[in-house]
Amino acid sequence: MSTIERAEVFVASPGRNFVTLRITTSDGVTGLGDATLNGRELAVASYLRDHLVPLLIGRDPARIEDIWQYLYRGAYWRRGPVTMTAIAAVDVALWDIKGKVAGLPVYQLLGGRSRDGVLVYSHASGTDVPSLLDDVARFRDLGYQAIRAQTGVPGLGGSYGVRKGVVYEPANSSLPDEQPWSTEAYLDFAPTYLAAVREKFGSGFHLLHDVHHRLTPIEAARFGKSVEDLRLFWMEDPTPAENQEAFRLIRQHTTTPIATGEVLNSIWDVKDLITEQLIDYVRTTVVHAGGITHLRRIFDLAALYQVRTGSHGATDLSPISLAAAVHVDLTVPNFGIQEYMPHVAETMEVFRTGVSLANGLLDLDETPGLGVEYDEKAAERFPYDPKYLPVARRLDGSVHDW
Ligand code: GCO
Ligand code: MG
Repeated sequence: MSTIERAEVFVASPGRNFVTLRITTSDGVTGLGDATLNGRELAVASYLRDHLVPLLIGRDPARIEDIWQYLYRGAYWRRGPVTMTAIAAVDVALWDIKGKVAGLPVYQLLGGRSRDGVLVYSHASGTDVPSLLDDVARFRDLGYQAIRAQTGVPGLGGSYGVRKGVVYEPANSSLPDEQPWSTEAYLDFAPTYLAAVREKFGSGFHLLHDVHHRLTPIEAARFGKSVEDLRLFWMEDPTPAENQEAFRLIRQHTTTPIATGEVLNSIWDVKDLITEQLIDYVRTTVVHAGGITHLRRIFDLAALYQVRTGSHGATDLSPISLAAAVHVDLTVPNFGIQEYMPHVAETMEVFRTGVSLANGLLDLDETPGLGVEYDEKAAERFPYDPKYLPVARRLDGSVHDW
């Protein structure tokens, strides 16, 4: 029987920080898992190195489900981003190994294709409305069928979701950057720039917007109502996801579809949102929600309630996570959309993948496993570079949700 012989954790910063797990079997087969938790990277690296790697050595890598249950139930302490990201890295690496051993891409092991390609949305942004409109035009020209639009709010300086140059990297300073926030200014302004996008480009593409957890339930209801005729694909994270009662109130007031879940980590965190049909899209991801094994369980539950998938896919999720996401997205019946932002060139010097984009759809080649390679030597050129995500403060100086 093949056994797990080695499990190594790499922390590197090719363009941004990534934590990568590589498992090697006694037959010399390797599997990769992403373990990146933006701004809290070393917590997961330690969880893996100090607590999970010793439990893996000598185990049968084919027993993915059993290893998942052992790591989850065996921790005694349940859920949470650090635990679920560490378990995800192990799980994804084991699916990679299983695919390589079988000589099949992982999506074949998950039941094969349900679709020809994976619809993605990309991020258009600008510091003001004219630059946002230019960016939307650029993505339309590139063939994207779905575009998220965000811009700076006048008088507020830096805002969530506005790219600096070509790089999207909110975790950009050695101590958290502090950004001003005014709900009143945002609520007055955001509907007007979303309307400007529809006015200029029409309705022949999907338009998305991320509120990034900043509103109260009644403010979110007002926002959703005010953009109803713009036919958004979704409004994302209108309120902080930990108060799930909030979504019931929003629902009673607006037909704008709701997406949430990028900060949630388990089926228990999304159970009520799904079974009570309080959301339309669930944004849990492979990397932060326990890997392929657990994410599929969430998506199957969602399918029963006509909730579709819309996995988080910002560039703080490594190319391993993107590839794993596409394997899942190709197969699940209730796929909705996948977030996608291209990684920078330095990142792609370290990770090589068979993921390709054409006409706003992602696809994979037939490489067995996940189809990702990690260049350890190249990674050595990019040492870990501690960075924090920003925090938001209201105009009176008090802390708000970033
Ligand atoms: C998104 C997310 C990101 C997060 C980031 C945090 O919708 O893509 O909200 O922008 O803020 O991934 O690390
Ligand atoms: Mg988001």
